[in-house]
Amino acid sequence: MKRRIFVKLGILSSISTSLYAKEKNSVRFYKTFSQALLIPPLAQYNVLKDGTKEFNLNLQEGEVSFLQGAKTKTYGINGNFLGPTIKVEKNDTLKINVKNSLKEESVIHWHGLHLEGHNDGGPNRSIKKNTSWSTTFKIQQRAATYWYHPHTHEKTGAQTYKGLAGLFIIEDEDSKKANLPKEYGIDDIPLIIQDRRFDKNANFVYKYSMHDEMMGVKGKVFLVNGVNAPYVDVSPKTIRLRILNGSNARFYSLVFSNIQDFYQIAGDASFLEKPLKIKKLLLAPGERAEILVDLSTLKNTSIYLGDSLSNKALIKINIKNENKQNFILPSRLTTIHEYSNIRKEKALRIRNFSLDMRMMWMGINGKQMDMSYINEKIILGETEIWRIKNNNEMPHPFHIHGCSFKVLSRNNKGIFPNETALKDTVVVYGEETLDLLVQFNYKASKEYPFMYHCHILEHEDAGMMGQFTVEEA
Ligand SMILES: [Cu+2]
Repeated sequence: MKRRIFVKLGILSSISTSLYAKEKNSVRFYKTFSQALLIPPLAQYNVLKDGTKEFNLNLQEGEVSFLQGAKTKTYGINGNFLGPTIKVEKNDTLKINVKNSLKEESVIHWHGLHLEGHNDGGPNRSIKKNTSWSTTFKIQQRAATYWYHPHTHEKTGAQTYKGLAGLFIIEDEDSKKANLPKEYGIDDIPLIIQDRRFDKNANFVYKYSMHDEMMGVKGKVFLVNGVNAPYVDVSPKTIRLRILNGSNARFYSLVFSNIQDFYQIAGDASFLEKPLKIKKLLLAPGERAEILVDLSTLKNTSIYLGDSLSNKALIKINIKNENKQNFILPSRLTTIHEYSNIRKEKALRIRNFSLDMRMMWMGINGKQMDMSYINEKIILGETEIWRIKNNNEMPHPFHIHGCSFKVLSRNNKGIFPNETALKDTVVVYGEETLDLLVQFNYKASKEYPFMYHCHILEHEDAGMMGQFTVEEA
């Protein structure tokens, strides 16, 4: 069994390469696993007089040779595709200047961040072409791997597909004192997993059918940090992978080709209290996880990280021929005190959301996203139960802005063991009802409200989204 899956992952990824090579065209895939993984650079910043860290992000057009023999037209942030990793610490104050050098409006949303609505980028905060937007806010949340991406009205899917996205890493006391691999790009490696479709001339092929609209746009070519089938060289030791599912619509079930165990240490918005041993990691669009993988006994060999849903290898990990390094797995990573003092018997307001999907129509609570309509009004500081009901078969990853929530129950029963971390995006499976415990501690006005939506970007763009304000009572 073990061997069979291993072989499958290896063979399938090579087949896709040779199929393309047969086309009567000079465009072809690079030899599988022949290109090195790119590590998004850490974003540079200026320190202002008051200590504020000032970042400059430029949304720009670019070109990338994802395939051999042609260039793909892309979008990127301070580069051709994707953006730099913003790495900051809790209590830092940031000023981020976002310049839009594209030929269309755009905006950047800080996914998972705790900040007031006017500091976040949503569809109401459009940055017109050739203009800039500056936002200043303080980091007031836990260490985890967050990200940023466009949230442009009805164009989030298309703009993310072209390449607008980047990681946003926050460190705090827990993460700094924990015995974890911390060398960015060396043993603390970010992996942004995405899928794309290309035409014969290597152009991205975005939404073009009713199927794309309903099911979301999925491609058969996988990119990791913008590289198709890359390799990465690491030492024989325990490494940390910070994984973002940055795809528009595709879910991944990540496994290693040798079916080895690994440990999940963090979810979307916090560490797990203790490392959790797993063999498979399911990640829906928008979700993140940090994992530890022990490669100490594998020197001078290679393994693959693959997706068991598509049976494809995504990245080859070459373990160097060096002396192995031992690692002591931390027994405890943090204590999640948030929501722990909520007494179950206390009557909490229950807010109901139904995810609705019909032929060529989708919305929430029977209504499509309408920028001029505030769907929900929340009182600042109140804890509520958000009850999310999925009325159809297709799973939807539900995301809420401006907060981190706790998953309480699935169909009134338990939750998955890796959902005990704080989260901001959660999969609601078909015919399932989820209860989330959520507290809103950041204001959002009707001019700049927060959003809740499906993170299948084609669903979001088609209207499976709503707006809410957070105001004092
Ligand atoms: Cu959806």
